[in-house]
Amino acid sequence: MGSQPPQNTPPQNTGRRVGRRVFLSVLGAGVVTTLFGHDIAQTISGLANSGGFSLGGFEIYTVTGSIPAIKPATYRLRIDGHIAHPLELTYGDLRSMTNHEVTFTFTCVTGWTVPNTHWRGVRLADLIEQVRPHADVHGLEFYSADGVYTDSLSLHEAQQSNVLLAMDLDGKPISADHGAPVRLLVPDMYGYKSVKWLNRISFVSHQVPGYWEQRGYPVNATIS
Ligand SMILES: Nc1nc2c(c(=O)[nH]1)N[C@H]1C(S)=C(S)[C@@H](COP(=O)(O)O)O[C@H]1N2
Ligand SMILES: [Mo]
Repeated sequence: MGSQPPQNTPPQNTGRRVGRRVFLSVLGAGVVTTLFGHDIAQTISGLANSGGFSLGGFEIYTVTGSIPAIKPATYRLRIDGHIAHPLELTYGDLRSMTNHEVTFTFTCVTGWTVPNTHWRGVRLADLIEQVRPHADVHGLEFYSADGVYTDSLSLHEAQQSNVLLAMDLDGKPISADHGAPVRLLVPDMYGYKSVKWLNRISFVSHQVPGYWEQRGYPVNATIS
C-alpha cells in the first residue's frame, strides 16, 4: 500500500494472537513496557507474530488479548447518533431481516489472505434506510463489545451492497474467535475495518479514525 505506518506501529502489530494472549498480557502490562516504551512494544508484536494461532487460514486477532463470549440470547446491537429512528436490535431481529451472501478474499494489511470466504448477514445499507440518518451525517462509527476496538466508514462506503453485519461464515454461525455473534464485514477493504463483536453503530457528522488508524493505518482502507 502507498503510505507506510509510523515507526512505532509496524505492519505486523495487528493485535495479539490468541495463542499468545496470556504471555502477552503478562509482558504487556508490566514494568518492561514502562521502561522501554515502543522498542519493547515492537519486540512484543514480533513475538506475537513469530508463532501462534491460525484458524482455517485466518489469523485470529484481538487487541485486548481476550475473546469476548457473547450469547446470541443476550446480544444487543445499539444504533444511535444523528438519526431519526434509534434502534436496539436483538440477534433474532437481525436473523429475521433479509439476509444476503457475500463471497470474497479476506485480506489483512499484514499480508495474509483467505480466498473464497462465504459470509451471510444483514446489509448495512438496509439498516441505514430504516434509521433515517439526518442530513449532516457523513460517517458511521463501529464499536466492539471488547470495549476497545473501533473503526469507521464514510456514509457512502457504508451504503455499498456488499457491506454486511455478518452472522454466518461458510454456512455456520461465526465462532467467538471470528467475532460472534455479529461482526462488520467490509469486503473491499483491509480486514481491520471488519470490527468483531460489533455492539454499537453510531451515526456522526465527521468520520472518526478507528483503533488502528489512530496508530498509523489509513482511514480509507480500500484494497487496490
Ligand atoms: N474487535 C476487534 N476486531 C478486529 C480486530 C481486533 O483486534 N479486535 N482485528 C482486525 C484485523 S486487523 C483483522 S485482519 C481482522 C481479523 O479477523 P479474524 O480475527 O476473524 O481473523 O479482524 C479485525 N477486527
Ligand atoms: Mo489485519
